[in-house]
Amino acid sequence: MLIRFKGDIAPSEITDQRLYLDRRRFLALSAAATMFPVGRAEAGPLDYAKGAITLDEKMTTLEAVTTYNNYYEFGTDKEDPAKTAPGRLKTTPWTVWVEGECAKPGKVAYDELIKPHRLEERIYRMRCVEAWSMVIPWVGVPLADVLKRFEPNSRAKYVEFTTLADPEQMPGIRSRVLDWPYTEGLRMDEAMQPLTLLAVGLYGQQLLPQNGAPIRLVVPWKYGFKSIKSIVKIRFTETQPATAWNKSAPREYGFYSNVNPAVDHPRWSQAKERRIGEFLRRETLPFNGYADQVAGLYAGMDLKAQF
Ligand SMILES: Nc1nc2c(c(=O)[nH]1)N[C@H]1C(S)=C(S)[C@@H](COP(=O)(O)O)O[C@H]1N2
Ligand SMILES: [Mo]
Repeated sequence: MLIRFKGDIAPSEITDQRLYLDRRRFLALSAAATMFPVGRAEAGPLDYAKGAITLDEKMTTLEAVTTYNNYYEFGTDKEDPAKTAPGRLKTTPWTVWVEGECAKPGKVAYDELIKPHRLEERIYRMRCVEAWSMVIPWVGVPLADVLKRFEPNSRAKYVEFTTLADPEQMPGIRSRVLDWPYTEGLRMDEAMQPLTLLAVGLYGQQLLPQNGAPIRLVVPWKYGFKSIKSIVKIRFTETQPATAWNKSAPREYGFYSNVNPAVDHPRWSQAKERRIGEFLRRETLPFNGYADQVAGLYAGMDLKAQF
């Protein structure tokens, strides 16, 4: 005899299919909202176009992307930024100072910097130096398009980026783990490489504070720490800029920091990585899988010496 329990009836049989899917989406969103209530209130939807750069890999969940973070200005544990940054990091108004070797330096408001551009979604692999990785649908503008407007001159060989360093907003900078402000740098050709993105959002929403709101860099073929968050200064330089991680541990973190399975970190292997949400580790790809596009930038360089 077949006894049909209430639970055997799929909701889709009794509810219209579309309503059912909307309800599931709504439940998933409200589950995420209870996990970071303040942060969600700060994020707003973005107007963007689907980009041509996608990936045939499963995306990391919104929950993991917004709760498993590195942002030392808000603490050194992965859970710290999601707990500490929302409600503390004030992202409006936001001003970026553009300086150095260019014809049009100046102080630029967020809207002035971003609004002239068409926002685009790009799904990128991200690989942290600690051997974990994610796949994230970023929303942003190619960095090259933004930089060109300031007309870098022929002496501009590098670009230096600086994060806000305000002890009032960022409790983590009371600790001396890094020499604040956090800075990073790219060679000019790396900055102009079309994959390099100035991100303002992810999953179609404005960046949450823990992900580096309101503007951060995304350089998908380099270890995660090159992707500097909450940028307040961009400087064109003739000489290679110092970087926060290189200053704190020069033997462990070089200027280039390209994802390279053949060059181990002095304390661990870089051959494999754990994709967040997966159990088995996977092989790390040279240049994080972007070799076709970027390997040429390093032709003739000894990448073991210039790691
Ligand atoms: N200002 C600043 N930017 C930063 C960091 C940081 O501590 N401070 N951490 C970096 C590291 S180590 C990684 S892996 C990525 C993580 O970005 P996500 O938290 O958005 O995934 O941000 C990078 N940008
Ligand atoms: Mo990282």
